[in-house]
Amino acid sequence: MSYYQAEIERASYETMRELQGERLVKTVKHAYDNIAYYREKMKEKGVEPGDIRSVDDLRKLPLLSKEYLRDAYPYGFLARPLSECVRIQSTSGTTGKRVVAFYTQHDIDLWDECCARAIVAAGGTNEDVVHVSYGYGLFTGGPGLNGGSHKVGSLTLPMSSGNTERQIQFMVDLESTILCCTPSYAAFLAESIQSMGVRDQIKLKAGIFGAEAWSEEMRRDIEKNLGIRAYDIYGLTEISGPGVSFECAEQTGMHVNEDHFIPEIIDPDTGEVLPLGEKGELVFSCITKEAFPLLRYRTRDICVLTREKCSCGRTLVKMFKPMGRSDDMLIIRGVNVFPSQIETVLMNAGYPANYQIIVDRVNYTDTFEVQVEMTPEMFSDEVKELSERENELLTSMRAMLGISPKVTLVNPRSIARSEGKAVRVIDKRKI
Ligand code: DLL
Repeated sequence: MSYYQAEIERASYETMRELQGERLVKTVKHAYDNIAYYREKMKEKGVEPGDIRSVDDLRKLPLLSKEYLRDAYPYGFLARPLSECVRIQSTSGTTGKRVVAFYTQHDIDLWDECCARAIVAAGGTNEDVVHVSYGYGLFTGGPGLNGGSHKVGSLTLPMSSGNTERQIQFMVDLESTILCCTPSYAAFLAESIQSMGVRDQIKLKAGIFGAEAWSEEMRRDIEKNLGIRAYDIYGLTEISGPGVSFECAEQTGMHVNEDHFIPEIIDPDTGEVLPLGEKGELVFSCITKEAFPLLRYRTRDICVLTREKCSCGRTLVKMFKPMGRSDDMLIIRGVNVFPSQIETVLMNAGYPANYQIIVDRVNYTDTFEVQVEMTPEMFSDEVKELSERENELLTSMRAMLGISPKVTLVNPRSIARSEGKAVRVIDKRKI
């Protein structure tokens, strides 16, 4: 069994708690001194940095939700001078609602180490060729796995996403052994490899797939079609990116890098901390970050934590695959989409808010359609006119969301009205 940082990945519970406590105390002071939100909210709760002495005191701190981060855009949660920051990354998919995360070189190094742990847990060494097909740019997937692969010393192919034929050509020519991308892209690559007739020239042995929900069935299919072992990886931009947690050979949940991020599970309605093993919203506190040290950040991911002994020898607490979200955010082809953004586009273009978002998954790829009701005045039998209108909406939606839905204009009053809350989203994906 190999580990990237064996001592920490296999530390006893007591050693880990102590380390977390020390780091938490320091980070709370750092956040209090540099981020107005924590100063104000802690004062409101009557808590001072000195009251936080160990992990047991964590729950005295205020919870932080994404709305505050958005309101504080761009610098409100920055805890180090810009002159010390070397990078930003940003959440996917939104224009009006982006969150920008800042990193010092120290923050990047720690993040890369987290990704290196994931690569080693998937069997990676400096003999491997790591093929990174996550997007590069503001999205954290590409940069994160790229950095991890460098730390491991593997040959890193910074492919980014898209251009599938070229991906497969490189995979064959450079004998890629570890593939990093979203599970839906892995499934698509598998299909394309099949249709290009090069399956027997592929040398892949493992895949590290995350950024969106995927099922055990999908894992088995990808494993069979690519002849690999497929590992899950989880993370979010606000906390660093991929590598907040990662799967090991046991493939029964993801080990949280809890020497950097302390996880808690709360009741999403009351904010109350729930005992280990109960299902609720996942919350993270960063305890080693300099530039963007978020404490008690609500991920909105619904999840369960477990400390059951793992056969891989790691003692890091495990989280099961996220089981959904406690807000209305959809993740479509890896991009975060809020129904409110679609509504904004429609309102700006003079449409009534009668629309429906239909999401499905066909051959492991998300399909995304927005049906929009016309007003009786707009209603027209001219096919050309309709398709022009659809194209206009498509352009605005693409600009707003960062991905393109299929836009269909439908007849006035044809979308079923609901007696209670409007049903805006029909998500047919079985994940
Ligand atoms: O998706 C970071 C990432 C990149 C993770 C590459 C893994 C691999 P965001 O774009 O900020 O960051 O989206 C974060 O994606 O709150 C979850 O809802 C979802 N998510 C991420 N990983 C998984 C996963 C990146 N393995 C949001 N399973 C998170 C299910 C996931 N959902």
